[in-house]
Amino acid sequence: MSEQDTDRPSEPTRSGFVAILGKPNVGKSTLLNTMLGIKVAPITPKPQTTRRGVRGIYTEENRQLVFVDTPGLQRAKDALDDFMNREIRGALVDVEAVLWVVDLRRPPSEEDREVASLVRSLEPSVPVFLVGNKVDVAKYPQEALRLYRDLHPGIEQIRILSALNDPEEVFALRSELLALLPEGPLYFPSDIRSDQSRENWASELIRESAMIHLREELPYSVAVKVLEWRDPEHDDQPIYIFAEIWVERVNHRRMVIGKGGRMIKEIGKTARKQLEIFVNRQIFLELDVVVHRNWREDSEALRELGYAG
Ligand SMILES: Nc1nc2c(ncn2[C@@H]2O[C@H](COP(=O)(O)OP(=O)(O)OP(=O)(O)O)[C@@H](O)[C@H]2O)c(=O)[nH]1
Ligand SMILES: [Mg+2]
Repeated sequence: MSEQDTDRPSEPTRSGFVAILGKPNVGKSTLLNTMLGIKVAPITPKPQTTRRGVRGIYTEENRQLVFVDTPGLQRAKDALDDFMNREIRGALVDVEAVLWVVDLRRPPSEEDREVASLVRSLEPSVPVFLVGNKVDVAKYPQEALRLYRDLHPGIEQIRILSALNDPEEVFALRSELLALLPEGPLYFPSDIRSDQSRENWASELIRESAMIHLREELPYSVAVKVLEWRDPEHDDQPIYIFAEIWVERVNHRRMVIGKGGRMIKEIGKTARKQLEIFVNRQIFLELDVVVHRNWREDSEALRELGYAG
């Protein structure tokens, strides 16, 4: 390195947190995954998929955006719901921007009004982007958007996009967010995309698979805990993952296992395929279904699952 190079002041790093808010099922996690180009958060067609505030990190040269995906805001019915709502409020501390995601297929519901009231309570200095999502399947997107805008008349930044099918629009929004960042440290190494441990990440994808396959109230009765992740000694061997699927009642266990073990096999197959895509290795996934009575109400169980704090 020449003397001249060392004398030149280097560009300051810039960074900041961006919270992704909205009612359940509007596409918050899909937006996060598209922003990052990798699946860090679980996605299902069912509401209340996200339970934890997952952080997704996007680094471009000397700038770092830390997205915080949040659970959908809803009325709390048990201790897990309380935790989820606390995660949302926690995500709003010290943010540089908020993405308020809505589903343009439908007019605002009571839950959207509650999210809007939370957004209106933020410091006026925090930029809020109203993100009208699912435009690819919305019949009257402009009309719906107007109704959402009316919930927060002061809002200036409004975008319409499809988090699922239009990455270019999502990347354009990402560029705008990068441009907003103040000077600050890079919180994470530049090759890190998520603050989750690999065990947590795997447990979320296994739960995603269970939610997709199970019906009625069962998806909400399920939690997943990865007890072991063992890397192989040789490249041609699979990674071994052992996880427990927790259910609330004995009859739930029966349904998760299914006739002749068919259901658990399906859950395992879908989860394994998803995991293999992202680790680019073969995986041997072993699942056990255990009953933890009313775990959604049990603070000890919630702590064990990482739904606490
Ligand atoms: N057609 C279409 N579907 C979308 C779009 N974005 C998300 N979805 C679908 O909407 C459903 C919910 O997506 P998620 O990303 O899990 O929604 P979420 O807001 O994170 O949901 P919770 O975590 O439950 O609050 C999934 O079936 C997605 O595939 C979109 O732009 N277009
Ligand atoms: Mg989600």
